[in-house]
Amino acid sequence: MAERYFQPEIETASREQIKAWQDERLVKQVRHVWENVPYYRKKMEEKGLSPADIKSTEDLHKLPFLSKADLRDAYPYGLMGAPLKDCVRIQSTSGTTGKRVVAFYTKEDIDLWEDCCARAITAAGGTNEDVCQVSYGYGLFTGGPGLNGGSHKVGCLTIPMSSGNTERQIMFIRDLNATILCCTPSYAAYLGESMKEMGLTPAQIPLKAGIFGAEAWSEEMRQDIQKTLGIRAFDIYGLTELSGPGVAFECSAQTGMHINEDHFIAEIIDPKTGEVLPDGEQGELVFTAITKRAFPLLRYRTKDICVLSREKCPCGRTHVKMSKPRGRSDDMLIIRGVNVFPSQIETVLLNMGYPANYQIIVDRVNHTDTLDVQVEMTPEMFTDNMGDIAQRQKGLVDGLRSMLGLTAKVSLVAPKTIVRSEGKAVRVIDKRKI
Ligand code: DLL
Repeated sequence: MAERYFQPEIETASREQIKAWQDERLVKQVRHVWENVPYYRKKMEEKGLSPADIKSTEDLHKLPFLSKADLRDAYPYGLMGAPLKDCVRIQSTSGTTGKRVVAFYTKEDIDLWEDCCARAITAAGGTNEDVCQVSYGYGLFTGGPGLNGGSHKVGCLTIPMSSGNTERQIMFIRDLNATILCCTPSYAAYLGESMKEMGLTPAQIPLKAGIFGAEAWSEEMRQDIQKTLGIRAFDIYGLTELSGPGVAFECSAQTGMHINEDHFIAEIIDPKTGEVLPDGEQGELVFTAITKRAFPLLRYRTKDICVLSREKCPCGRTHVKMSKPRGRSDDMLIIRGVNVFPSQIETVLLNMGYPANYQIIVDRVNHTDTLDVQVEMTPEMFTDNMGDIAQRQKGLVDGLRSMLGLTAKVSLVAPKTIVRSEGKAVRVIDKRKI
């Protein structure tokens, strides 16, 4: 029997056991932060709190939130929770504006992070008999290093490809018989498209599973990737501030991602009021890291909008599941007063047979918002018959109107016109000066 990295004593523990771990670890973590992170201690003092006020997870809501603004204020060392001599690594966000987030790790922090990634690979069916091609970026971005570490733990033969050089990616997949592919979903779609163009059928592609995350992707995009590559495509979620990929991952049920609750406590809040919402309600995801030492964030607001579910999962895991993020509270576009998530637009396009290559351009002309959706045609759709194109555009305008309640301008563009991303795709260009 191939070695596996399933940890049933943790991943299928009873809810009482999980709560007991969380209670104990939270109390310890709050004391650790109080003693080692003056920035957060001051925030607690401002709320009149001391560690004695936090006795269990029931008291979690009393703690102040941390946000990206705090991370910027405290940049670079202000939220470090361990002495420099105990820290062995930093990773950093891919953000293009302002200061980047710098997260610190002790050796133990890296070990726990890699455990989480190993659980994700195992849940996708990975064992030490697999060849795992890690095509997330390596370096400051957490995708490559995180899944690389997880893949080692599972015992897979690991190909540390990093992103880019599509030809070489495909060559290694084929020559080394890679069975698991880890990259962003948009890059997976692009690799699939390139292999199809080379005349490869799914049966000729050795891959059997993909672990795709770092950006939002719809259920329709999953179906598309699964079909082109002949694999099962699993979602994985995480953020640099909390270690990186592996905060949550999908199992064989493919109906949401189990949060590693022995390391992270999840809450859903109303993004406007900060009030904690019950399971099943949509809101902003907030995490408290209860085992990390070097960058121990408490009640960190992710801005990701999703829903938590504690319904029994057929895979046997008991850890709470988060839905695919439905967007970010800061990605949500408000166009002519209507809330629009890019994922809704993606759903319409894929449902109507278009590829997930699109760009959303928002502008303001004469005080009115405009929504322009540029959509790439597949080579089969491509034609110079203007009547056909006009009809296709009308179909899309109608589809978008019924999903969003808004009229968009749709431009169909030739195949391969929209720039492909090897990492996270840039879907939205907001030109409004507001
Ligand atoms: O994207 C970590 C990661 C790497 C996750 C590889 C999964 C795979 P950051 O660059 O700090 O970290 O970006 C974090 O990306 O708050 C979400 O908005 C978004 N995100 C991450 N995973 C998903 C996902 C990495 N599966 C931000 N679905 C998060 C939707 C995701 N959005």
